[in-house]
Amino acid sequence: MNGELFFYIIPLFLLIVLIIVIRLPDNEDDHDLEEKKPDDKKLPQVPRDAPRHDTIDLTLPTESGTDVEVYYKKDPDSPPAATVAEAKAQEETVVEAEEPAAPAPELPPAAPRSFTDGLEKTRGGFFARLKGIFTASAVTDELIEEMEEILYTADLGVATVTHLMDEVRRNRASLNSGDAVRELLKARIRAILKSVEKPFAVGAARPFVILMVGVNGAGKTTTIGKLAKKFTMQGHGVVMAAGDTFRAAAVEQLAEWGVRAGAEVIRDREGADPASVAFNAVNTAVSGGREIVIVDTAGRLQNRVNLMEELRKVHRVIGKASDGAPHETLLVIDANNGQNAVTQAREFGEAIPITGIIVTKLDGTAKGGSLIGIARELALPVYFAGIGESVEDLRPFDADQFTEALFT
Ligand SMILES: Nc1nc2c(ncn2[C@@H]2O[C@H](COP(=O)(O)OP(=O)(O)OP(=O)(O)O)[C@@H](O)[C@H]2O)c(=O)[nH]1
Ligand SMILES: [Mg+2]
Repeated sequence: MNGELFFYIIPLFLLIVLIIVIRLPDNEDDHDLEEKKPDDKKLPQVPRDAPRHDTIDLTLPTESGTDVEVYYKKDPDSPPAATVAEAKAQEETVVEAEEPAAPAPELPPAAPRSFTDGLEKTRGGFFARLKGIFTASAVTDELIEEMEEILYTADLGVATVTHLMDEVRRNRASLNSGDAVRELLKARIRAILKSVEKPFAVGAARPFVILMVGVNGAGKTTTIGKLAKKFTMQGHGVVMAAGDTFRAAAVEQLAEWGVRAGAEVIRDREGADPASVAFNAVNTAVSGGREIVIVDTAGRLQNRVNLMEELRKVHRVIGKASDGAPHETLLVIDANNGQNAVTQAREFGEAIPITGIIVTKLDGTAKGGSLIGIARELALPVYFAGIGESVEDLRPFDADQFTEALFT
C-alpha cells in the first residue's frame, strides 16, 4: 500500500499541482475580460439609491386580455413569470439599461394640519354668520328665520336644511338661548356625519381592487397617489392603472406618483382602451403577488354619456380580470362643487355602483358645509377628506373632528 502511495499517488498529485500553476495566469486574464465587458458597452449606471419601480408599456391590448403585447423593463426583484403573457413579456424584455428615474417633483411640505386648520375657510363663511345667532341671549322667531336663511346659503342643500330646521322647530320650546340652538344644530350635524363615517379597510380579496371615478379636476389622480403612498408605507405591494388615457399628461402625473409611492404603474399610449389598462393592471397584480390595485379614470371625455359608457366598461372588465372586483368604487368629490356634488354622485351612481366617497379640497373652499348635504343625501360612506396637498392631508374622515372644527 505504501509502495503504491509512493509510486503512483504522490507523482499524480504533483502533476495536478503543476497543471494548476501553469494555467493560473490564463484564468486571471479571462476574469479581467469578464470584468471589462460592462464598461465596454458603456451602460448608464443607475444610482443605488434611485427609486425602484417598473415602467410597463402595454400595446394594443384587447378587452379579453388576449393578444396583449407587453414590453417592459423588469424589476430584478420581480417574481418569475406566472402566465403565458408574463412569460412572453419577459422574453421581450428591453435589454438596454434604464436611465435613472427622474426624481418626482417635491411635494409640499407636510405641515401638521388638522380639520380645524383645513376648515378655516368654511368656518369663516356661513359659520361665522351663524355665530351671531349662537351668541343671542333670547331666541325669537326672527332669529330662527335668520338662521334658516343663512343655512340655505351654506351649500347644505334644501333637503338637509329642511331636515335641520324641522328639528329646530320641533325643539323650539326648549331652545331658550343662542347657545342651546348651537348645541342642537351641532348634535344634528354630528349625527348626519356619524352616519357616513366608516374607516377604509383593505379587504381580504387579493388583489384588492379600487376603482376611482369623478369629474375632471376633482382630485382623483392625486388622491390615488396619496392612497398608494399610504398603502406602500403599510407594506402593501401596489399597482396603479393609468386609466385616464384621454390625456397623455394624466398618465405622466400618475407615473410620477408611482415613483413617489414606490408603486408599479401600468400604462398605455394616449387614446388606448382604459378597460384594457385596468385589466392588465389586475393581471399584473395577480401574477406579481401585489395586494392592491388602484385604477385611475378620466374625468372628462367628449361628453358625459361617453364617460359613463367608458366607466361601465372599465367596471365590467375589472370584474372579468378578478371575481368580485372592483371591491371599492370610490367617487372623488371636490368640496368646491357644493351641491353639484350630489348631482354628480347620482349620475355616476346610475352608471356604476359607488361604494364610497372621498371629499377633496376642503382646505380651499368656504363650501365645506356641502359635505353635510352629501352625507345626508347620498348616505354613502365618506372614507377620506382632503385638507391639503400632502399625503398626510388626506385624512380618514372623522365625524367628531369635522363637527368640532366647524363649530370651533
Ligand atoms: N388644496 C388641495 N388641493 C387638492 C386636494 N386634492 C387634490 N388637489 C389638487 O387638485 C388638482 C386636481 O387634482 P387631480 O388629481 O389632477 O384631479 P383629477 O380628478 O385627476 O383631474 P382629471 O385628471 O382632470 O380628471 C391638483 O392640483 C391637486 O393637487 C386637496 O385636498 N386640497
Ligand atoms: Mg386625473
